[in-house]
Amino acid sequence: FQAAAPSDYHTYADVLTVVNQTRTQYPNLVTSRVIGRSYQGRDIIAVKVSANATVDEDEPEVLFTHNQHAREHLTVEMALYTLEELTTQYGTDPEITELLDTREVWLIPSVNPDGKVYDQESTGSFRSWRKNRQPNSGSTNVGTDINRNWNYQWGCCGGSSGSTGSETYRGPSPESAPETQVVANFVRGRVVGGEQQITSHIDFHTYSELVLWPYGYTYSDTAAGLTADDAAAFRALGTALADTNGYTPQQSSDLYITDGSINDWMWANQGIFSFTFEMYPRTASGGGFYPPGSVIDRETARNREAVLLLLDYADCPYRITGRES
Ligand code: 0X9
Ligand code: CA
Ligand code: ZN
Repeated sequence: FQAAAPSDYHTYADVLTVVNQTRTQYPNLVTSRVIGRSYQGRDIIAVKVSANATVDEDEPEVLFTHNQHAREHLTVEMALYTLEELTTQYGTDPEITELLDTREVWLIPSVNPDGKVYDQESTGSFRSWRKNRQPNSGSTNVGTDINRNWNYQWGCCGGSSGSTGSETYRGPSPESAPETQVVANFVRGRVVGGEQQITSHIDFHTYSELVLWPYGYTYSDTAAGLTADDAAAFRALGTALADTNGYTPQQSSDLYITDGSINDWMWANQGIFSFTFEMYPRTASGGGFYPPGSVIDRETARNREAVLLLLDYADCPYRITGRES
C-alpha cells in the first residue's frame, strides 16, 4: 500500500467547515451544536440529521461517535460520509427519506479533537497518537485513553492501565477527561421525560474490520444488567450489521478485555444498544491506522447499509430477535 499523508484526510477545521456548509445548505435537515470543549478548548460538536431537525420530535434517536482515538482518522471520514449521504439522498432515496422522517440521528464527528490535531497537524507526518492531550499531574506523560475513562466498571478488570505512560491509561477517575464528560453529559441530556431517547449507538474505530458488542470488561456472555435476552439481541443485531459489510462480529471481550469503555457505559448506564465498529483495514498490511486516501470513499460507503440497518431497528432493537420490547 501507499502510506497516507496527513493531507489525505480532513482536518478538524475542515470538519467544522463541512458541517457549517451542510447546515446552510440543508437548514431543515441539519442542525449542530457545541456540546462542550476538549481539554485544550476546542469545540466538540454534535450534528443532528432528521426531517424537521430544528424540532425535538418524539422519534427514536441514534448516536454515532467518532475519533475517540486520535490517529483513527478514517472514522472522521465515516462521519462526513454519513452526513453527506443522509443529506443528499433525503427526498431521493426512499429508504433514507423514510428513516429521516421517523428517526433523529446524532453524529459526533470528533470526540478527541486535540488528539486529532496533534496527530495530523503538529509535524509534517502522522505521529501515531491515541489518547487525548491532557497533562497528568506528577508526570511528563501526556494523555488519557478516552475509551478507558467511562464510568462503568472503570479500572475493574485489567482492561486498562493505571500508568500515565500507557496507551490505555484510564485517567485518575472516571470521566476525568473533559472529552468523556462532554459526551456523557450529552447522552444524559437525551433523557426526556425520564426516558433515554437514544436507543442505538455505534462508536467508530480503526482497525481490524470488526463489529463488537458489550460487555468488554468480562468474558461472560451475560452479567449484571445484561440478560440472556439482551445478549441474544446484541448478537443478532451485531451479526446482521456485520453481514452488510463483511466485518467479523463478536463480543468485545473476545478481542481483549477492556474496562471503562464507551459501549459498556452506554449499555449498563443508559440502556443503549451500543456497538464498536473497527473499520478498514483488516490487518496492518492494509496501512494500519493510515490507509491511503484512495480507500476513503470505498471504506466509508461500505458501512452505508449497516448505518441504515441500525436506524431501521432503532424503534426497537429487540425486534431483531422477534421480541416486542
Ligand atoms: O481498545 C479499544 O479501545 C478498541 N480498539 S482500538 O484498536 N481502536 O483501540 C476496542 C474497544 C472494544 N471494546 C469495547 N467495545 N468494549
Ligand atoms: Ca425529526
Ligand atoms: Zn480506537
